[in-house]
Amino acid sequence: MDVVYFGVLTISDTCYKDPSKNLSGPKLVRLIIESFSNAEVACSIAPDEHAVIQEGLCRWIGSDFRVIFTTGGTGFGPRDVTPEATKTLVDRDCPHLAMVIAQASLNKTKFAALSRGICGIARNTLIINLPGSEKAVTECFATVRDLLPHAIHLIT
Ligand code: MTE
Ligand code: CU1
Repeated sequence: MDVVYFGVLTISDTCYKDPSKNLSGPKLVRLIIESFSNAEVACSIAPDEHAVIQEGLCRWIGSDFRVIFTTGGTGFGPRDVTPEATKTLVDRDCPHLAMVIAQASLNKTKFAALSRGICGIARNTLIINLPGSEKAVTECFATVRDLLPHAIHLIT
């Protein structure tokens, strides 16, 4: 089986200053590895800065990375700019993927309405914005997990 490369980018000023606070990134890494035996996962932390987020994503786009999960920075705070930074790099929007995540999340909590995360394809890399909590990434990953193999097949 061919290796599939995943990127996990934690986007948070707090975690950037103190990586020990980064719970959702390592959680996503574990979920990916448990779910896909052929997965290789790289991870990184960016502060809530538009240009730094773009740089973090660009390192993986157009290389062997098929899927990038971001976690954090999707909310209504003044420094929450993950969706905007993602949008500038996306060639093709995947609104229904974001819709499925929102739908499943709303079944868990109405506070899911406060996430503005988007999904889209940049070259041959799928980018999926997830919220920043460990609980949210667990719920959202469970929702998209079964869709990923076919999505990756189509993108490749
Ligand atoms: N989605 C799921 N599935 N589960 C959650 O607990 N929390 C929400 C929302 N989406 C949540 C969720 C909350 S409380 C916020 S503020 C937004 O995600 C934005 O989170 P972020 O700013 O960390 O990205
Ligand atoms: Cu919140």
